Amino acid sequence: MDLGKGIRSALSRITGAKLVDEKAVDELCKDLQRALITNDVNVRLVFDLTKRIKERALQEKQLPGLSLREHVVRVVYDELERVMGAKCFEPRLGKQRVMFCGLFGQGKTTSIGKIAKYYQDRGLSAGVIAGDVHRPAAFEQLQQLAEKVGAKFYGERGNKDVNEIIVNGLKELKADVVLLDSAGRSAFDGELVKELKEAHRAFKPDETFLVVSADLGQVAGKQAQAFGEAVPLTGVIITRMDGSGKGGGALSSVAVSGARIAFIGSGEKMEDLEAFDPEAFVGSLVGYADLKSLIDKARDASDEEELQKVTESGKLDYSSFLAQMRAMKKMGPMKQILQMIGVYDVPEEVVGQSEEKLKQFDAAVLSMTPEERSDPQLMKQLSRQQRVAKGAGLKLEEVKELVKNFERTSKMMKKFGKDRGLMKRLGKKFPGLTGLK
Ligand SMILES: Nc1nc2c(ncn2[C@@H]2O[C@H](COP(=O)(O)OP(=O)(O)O)[C@@H](O)[C@H]2O)c(=O)[nH]1
Ligand SMILES: [Mg+2]
Repeated sequence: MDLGKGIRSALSRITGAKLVDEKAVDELCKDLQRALITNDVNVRLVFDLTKRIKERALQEKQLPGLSLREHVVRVVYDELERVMGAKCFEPRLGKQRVMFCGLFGQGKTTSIGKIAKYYQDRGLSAGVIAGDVHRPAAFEQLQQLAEKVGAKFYGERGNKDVNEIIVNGLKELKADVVLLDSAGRSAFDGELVKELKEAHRAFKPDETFLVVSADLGQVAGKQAQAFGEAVPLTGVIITRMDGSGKGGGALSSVAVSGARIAFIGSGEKMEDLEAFDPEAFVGSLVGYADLKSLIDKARDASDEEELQKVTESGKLDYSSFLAQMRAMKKMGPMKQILQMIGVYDVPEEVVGQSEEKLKQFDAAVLSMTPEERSDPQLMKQLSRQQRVAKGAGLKLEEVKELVKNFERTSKMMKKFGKDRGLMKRLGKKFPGLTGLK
């Protein structure tokens, strides 16, 4: 079974569950283990992963804005991202030399064609050097691919001296991005190491990519280590992510080896390549197309949590005031709601914060020292107001107004805090707001 399918099917265990109890999480973890181990992910890694998922899913507080399912999905997502490589690769769009290495048949030459296209599509010119002098067909293959994607090509048929080819190629090729194909082997050996080192010295690459096929599973990580000791690798390209049943093993083992995953190949066509983005990748695995909105929701929810703390304690400082304003903005026309439950004396500034005001307030709070944020009394001092105004790029009047709003709201919150009846009514309307049922 394909890894994503396995993970999504495991997650379906908790779809619709009213309660994410230990049993449901256990089942989810068992299914996850099966899916990951089948995909050749290291068994110890899998057990560590599911142990953490179990702990976090059950013990971590569910954020009020998230459903139970979303809470668990988020935990699973976080932990998968950790093992699949949390580092994002952002290809530098500038002049550079890129060297490719790897064993036979891993997809080296194909990836060079893809990456030449990748940079050309982004406005840079690309040129390739045929440095695989051992395989007679390698010259033609690279030449054809270069032609296909419109990249320049340099090669010397019959010449076995790679260093000479590299030196000549660098002179000949006028291109922003120069890509070097190197000779592979059927197995990693000393001779290959020697050749790679020489080619690396002659070419002086900015990036050195190892190309491995997803079919290798966990062995990919071992190769990353071995090649990394021969030449300083800057990234690993994992090919054949389409149709391989071991992609999870390849990705996680490379990530664990400490190497960075740079690109992923997922087909034979020249456009079947993408820069590795763990967030998008793991997002597609867990089946949350819009994972970002889920994460944002969690962030919003923590704003609401802040607000909840404030309403419960009746204590307010500048950090929680900011969270409060943000949360209230999201809940819509607060004034109407409060009036419905019999609260009429809400200051206009609290309920009708404009985007502009919020931005000002944000800037002002950022310019405060931690002491000022947690001890609002300090902000009554004119000298501090002046300093904050300067730091935040605001007028002194604007900062004064913000401080005044804060003081009024603070008084109001104290009243709210004492009025348990009101808190109950509010709690019924917004269970996430007051924490009362
Ligand atoms: N399905 C699939 N096939 C690939 C991918 N990358 C390379 N290939 C195929 O793998 C085979 C070997 O690729 P090649 O570039 O010649 O490998 P090299 O020996 O490392 O240079 C070729 O048939 C390619 O078409 C990929 O991402 N997906
Ligand atoms: Mg090749």
